[in-house]
Amino acid sequence: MNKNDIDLGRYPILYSFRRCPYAIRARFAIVLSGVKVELREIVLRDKPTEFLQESLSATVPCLVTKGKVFDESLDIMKWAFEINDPEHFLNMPLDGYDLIKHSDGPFKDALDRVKYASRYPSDLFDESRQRAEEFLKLLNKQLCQPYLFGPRPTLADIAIFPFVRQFAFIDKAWFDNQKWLNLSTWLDTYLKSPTFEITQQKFPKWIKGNSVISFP
Ligand SMILES: N[C@@H](CCC(=O)N[C@@H](CS)C(=O)NCC(=O)O)C(=O)O
Repeated sequence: MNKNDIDLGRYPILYSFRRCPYAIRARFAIVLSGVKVELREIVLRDKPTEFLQESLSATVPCLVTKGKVFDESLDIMKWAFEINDPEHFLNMPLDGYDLIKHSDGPFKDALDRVKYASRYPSDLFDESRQRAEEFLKLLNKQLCQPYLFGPRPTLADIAIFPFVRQFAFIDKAWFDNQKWLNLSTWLDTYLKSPTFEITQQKFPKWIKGNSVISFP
Protein backbone atom coordinates (compact mmCIF):
# COMPACT_ATOMS: atom_id res chain seq x y z
CA MET A 1 0.00 0.00 0.00
CA ASN A 2 1.28 3.43 -0.90
CA LYS A 3 1.69 5.80 2.05
CA ASN A 4 -0.83 8.16 0.48
CA ASP A 5 -3.47 5.47 0.17
CA ILE A 6 -3.97 4.91 3.87
CA ASP A 7 -7.70 4.78 4.69
CA LEU A 8 -9.20 7.97 6.06
CA GLY A 9 -9.31 7.65 9.83
CA ARG A 10 -6.13 5.63 9.91
CA TYR A 11 -3.61 8.38 9.31
CA PRO A 12 -1.05 9.21 11.96
CA ILE A 13 -2.58 11.86 14.22
CA LEU A 14 -1.00 15.30 14.50
CA TYR A 15 -2.09 17.40 17.48
CA SER A 16 -1.39 20.93 16.39
CA PHE A 17 -1.95 24.60 17.11
CA ARG A 18 -2.00 26.95 14.14
CA ARG A 19 0.11 29.80 15.54
CA CYS A 20 2.75 27.74 17.36
CA PRO A 21 6.15 28.02 15.59
CA TYR A 22 7.05 24.44 16.55
CA ALA A 23 3.79 23.19 15.07
CA ILE A 24 4.31 25.38 11.98
CA ARG A 25 7.64 23.75 11.21
CA ALA A 26 6.20 20.28 11.73
CA ARG A 27 3.27 20.98 9.38
CA PHE A 28 5.61 22.62 6.85
CA ALA A 29 7.78 19.49 6.70
CA ILE A 30 4.70 17.28 6.47
CA VAL A 31 3.44 19.27 3.47
CA LEU A 32 6.83 19.12 1.73
CA SER A 33 7.14 15.39 2.33
CA GLY A 34 3.73 14.64 0.86
CA VAL A 35 2.82 12.50 3.86
CA LYS A 36 -0.76 12.76 5.10
CA VAL A 37 -1.85 13.00 8.71
CA GLU A 38 -5.08 13.50 10.60
CA LEU A 39 -4.90 17.04 11.97
CA ARG A 40 -6.38 17.79 15.36
CA GLU A 41 -6.31 21.49 16.13
CA ILE A 42 -6.27 22.00 19.87
CA VAL A 43 -6.63 24.96 22.19
CA LEU A 44 -3.74 25.18 24.64
CA ARG A 45 -5.83 26.43 27.55
CA ASP A 46 -8.27 23.56 27.10
CA LYS A 47 -6.18 20.52 26.16
CA PRO A 48 -8.25 17.42 25.35
CA THR A 49 -7.75 14.28 27.42
CA GLU A 50 -6.85 12.24 24.32
CA PHE A 51 -3.92 14.61 23.68
CA LEU A 52 -2.76 14.61 27.30
CA GLN A 53 -2.78 10.81 27.28
CA GLU A 54 -0.32 10.82 24.36
CA SER A 55 1.94 13.83 24.91
CA LEU A 56 4.24 13.42 27.88
CA SER A 57 5.28 17.07 27.66
CA ALA A 58 1.69 18.28 27.03
CA THR A 59 3.04 20.48 24.23
CA VAL A 60 2.18 20.76 20.54
CA PRO A 61 2.97 19.48 18.04
CA CYS A 62 2.57 15.83 18.97
CA LEU A 63 2.41 13.07 16.39
CA VAL A 64 0.85 9.72 17.19
CA THR A 65 1.75 6.94 14.78
CA LYS A 66 0.84 3.28 15.10
CA GLY A 67 4.07 2.36 16.84
CA LYS A 68 5.38 5.57 18.35
CA VAL A 69 4.56 8.99 19.76
CA PHE A 70 6.69 11.95 18.65
CA ASP A 71 6.63 14.77 21.15
CA GLU A 72 9.32 16.98 19.60
CA SER A 73 8.69 19.02 16.47
CA LEU A 74 12.17 18.36 15.11
CA ASP A 75 11.56 14.61 15.39
CA ILE A 76 8.27 15.02 13.54
CA MET A 77 10.07 16.85 10.70
CA LYS A 78 12.66 14.07 10.50
CA TRP A 79 9.92 11.43 10.61
CA ALA A 80 8.20 13.03 7.61
CA PHE A 81 11.41 13.39 5.58
CA GLU A 82 12.54 9.89 6.42
CA ILE A 83 9.36 8.68 4.69
CA ASN A 84 9.77 10.98 1.70
CA ASP A 85 12.34 13.70 1.09
CA PRO A 86 12.20 14.60 -2.60
CA GLU A 87 14.11 17.86 -2.11
CA HIS A 88 16.75 16.30 0.19
CA PHE A 89 16.12 18.43 3.27
CA LEU A 90 17.89 15.85 5.42
CA ASN A 91 21.02 16.22 3.34
CA MET A 92 22.45 18.90 5.62
CA PRO A 93 25.90 19.40 7.13
CA LEU A 94 26.13 18.52 10.84
CA ASP A 95 26.54 22.24 11.60
CA GLY A 96 22.88 22.54 10.69
CA TYR A 97 21.89 20.67 13.84
CA ASP A 98 24.02 23.05 15.95
CA LEU A 99 22.32 26.02 14.32
CA ILE A 100 18.86 24.56 15.02
CA LYS A 101 19.94 23.91 18.63
CA HIS A 102 21.04 27.51 19.00
CA SER A 103 17.79 28.74 17.51
CA ASP A 104 15.65 26.50 19.74
CA GLY A 105 17.75 27.35 22.81
CA PRO A 106 19.38 30.76 23.34
CA PHE A 107 17.58 32.49 20.43
CA LYS A 108 14.10 31.29 21.44
CA ASP A 109 14.85 32.29 25.02
CA ALA A 110 15.84 35.81 23.93
CA LEU A 111 12.82 35.96 21.59
CA ASP A 112 10.41 35.10 24.43
CA ARG A 113 11.99 37.76 26.66
CA VAL A 114 11.41 40.38 23.98
CA LYS A 115 7.94 39.16 22.92
CA TYR A 116 6.61 38.62 26.44
CA ALA A 117 8.66 41.44 28.00
CA SER A 118 6.18 42.07 30.82
CA ARG A 119 6.80 38.58 32.21
CA TYR A 120 10.53 39.21 32.66
CA PRO A 121 12.64 41.78 34.55
CA SER A 122 12.55 44.95 32.42
CA ASP A 123 16.27 45.72 32.84
CA LEU A 124 17.05 42.59 30.77
CA PHE A 125 15.01 43.69 27.74
CA ASP A 126 17.83 45.43 25.85
CA GLU A 127 20.26 42.62 26.54
CA SER A 128 17.72 40.03 25.30
CA ARG A 129 17.00 41.97 22.12
CA GLN A 130 20.74 42.28 21.54
CA ARG A 131 21.21 38.51 21.98
CA ALA A 132 18.44 37.87 19.46
CA GLU A 133 19.97 40.41 17.08
CA GLU A 134 23.34 38.71 17.20
CA PHE A 135 21.81 35.45 16.07
CA LEU A 136 19.80 37.16 13.34
CA LYS A 137 22.91 38.94 12.07
CA LEU A 138 24.67 35.60 11.89
CA LEU A 139 21.79 34.15 9.87
CA ASN A 140 21.76 37.22 7.63
CA LYS A 141 25.45 36.71 6.87
CA GLN A 142 25.04 33.01 6.22
CA LEU A 143 22.02 33.58 3.97
CA CYS A 144 24.05 35.10 1.14
CA GLN A 145 24.21 31.58 -0.30
CA PRO A 146 21.04 32.20 -0.45
CA TYR A 147 19.93 29.46 1.97
CA LEU A 148 21.60 28.68 5.30
CA PHE A 149 23.80 25.93 3.92
CA GLY A 150 24.17 26.73 0.26
CA PRO A 151 22.10 27.05 -2.89
CA ARG A 152 19.23 24.81 -1.73
CA PRO A 153 17.26 24.72 1.51
CA THR A 154 17.87 22.12 4.20
CA LEU A 155 16.13 21.06 7.42
CA ALA A 156 17.69 24.06 9.22
CA ASP A 157 15.99 26.61 6.95
CA ILE A 158 12.53 25.30 7.64
CA ALA A 159 13.21 24.52 11.31
CA ILE A 160 14.36 28.09 11.98
CA PHE A 161 12.22 30.39 9.81
CA PRO A 162 9.03 30.13 11.97
CA PHE A 163 10.99 31.57 14.91
CA VAL A 164 12.48 34.37 12.82
CA ARG A 165 8.91 35.10 11.70
CA GLN A 166 7.78 35.21 15.32
CA PHE A 167 10.59 37.62 16.17
CA ALA A 168 10.01 39.81 13.10
CA PHE A 169 6.32 40.30 13.88
CA ILE A 170 6.93 41.50 17.43
CA ASP A 171 7.77 44.84 15.80
CA LYS A 172 7.78 44.50 12.02
CA ALA A 173 8.73 48.13 11.39
CA TRP A 174 11.78 47.79 13.66
CA PHE A 175 12.71 44.47 12.01
CA ASP A 176 12.42 45.92 8.49
CA ASN A 177 14.49 48.89 9.57
CA GLN A 178 17.45 46.65 10.41
CA LYS A 179 18.12 46.19 6.69
CA TRP A 180 18.96 42.54 7.07
CA LEU A 181 18.43 42.08 3.35
CA ASN A 182 19.32 38.38 3.02
CA LEU A 183 17.32 37.49 6.10
CA SER A 184 14.26 39.49 5.01
CA THR A 185 14.32 38.04 1.51
CA TRP A 186 14.66 34.51 2.87
CA LEU A 187 11.84 35.02 5.37
CA ASP A 188 9.59 36.55 2.69
CA THR A 189 10.26 33.61 0.37
CA TYR A 190 8.87 31.28 3.03
CA LEU A 191 5.97 33.49 4.09
CA LYS A 192 4.81 33.95 0.49
CA SER A 193 5.26 30.31 -0.48
CA PRO A 194 2.29 28.09 -1.40
CA THR A 195 3.57 25.59 1.20
CA PHE A 196 3.22 28.19 3.96
CA GLU A 197 -0.31 29.00 2.79
CA ILE A 198 -1.25 25.33 3.14
CA THR A 199 0.56 25.12 6.47
CA GLN A 200 -1.46 28.08 7.82
CA GLN A 201 -4.93 26.88 6.77
CA LYS A 202 -7.48 27.39 9.54
CA PHE A 203 -9.17 24.39 11.11
CA PRO A 204 -11.90 24.23 13.73
CA LYS A 205 -11.01 23.08 17.23
CA TRP A 206 -10.91 19.28 17.37
CA ILE A 207 -13.79 17.65 19.19
CA LYS A 208 -13.92 13.90 19.68
CA GLY A 209 -16.37 12.29 17.29
CA ASN A 210 -16.18 15.03 14.63
CA SER A 211 -15.26 13.95 11.12
CA VAL A 212 -11.56 13.42 10.41
CA ILE A 213 -9.60 16.34 8.96
CA SER A 214 -6.81 15.07 6.73
CA PHE A 215 -3.78 17.28 6.27
CA PRO A 216 -2.57 18.51 3.89
N1 LIG B 1 9.71 20.60 22.51
C1 LIG B 1 8.53 20.96 21.88
C2 LIG B 1 8.14 22.36 22.34
C3 LIG B 1 6.83 22.76 21.78
C4 LIG B 1 6.18 23.91 22.57
O1 LIG B 1 6.74 24.47 23.50
N2 LIG B 1 4.93 24.24 22.17
C5 LIG B 1 4.16 25.21 22.90
C6 LIG B 1 3.26 26.02 21.98
S1 LIG B 1 4.14 27.06 20.87
C7 LIG B 1 3.23 24.48 23.85
O2 LIG B 1 2.60 23.51 23.47
N3 LIG B 1 3.14 24.94 25.10
C8 LIG B 1 2.29 24.32 26.07
C9 LIG B 1 1.32 25.25 26.68
O3 LIG B 1 1.31 26.44 26.34
O4 LIG B 1 0.54 24.79 27.51
C10 LIG B 1 8.69 20.83 20.38
O5 LIG B 1 9.73 21.21 19.80
O6 LIG B 1 7.79 20.28 19.78
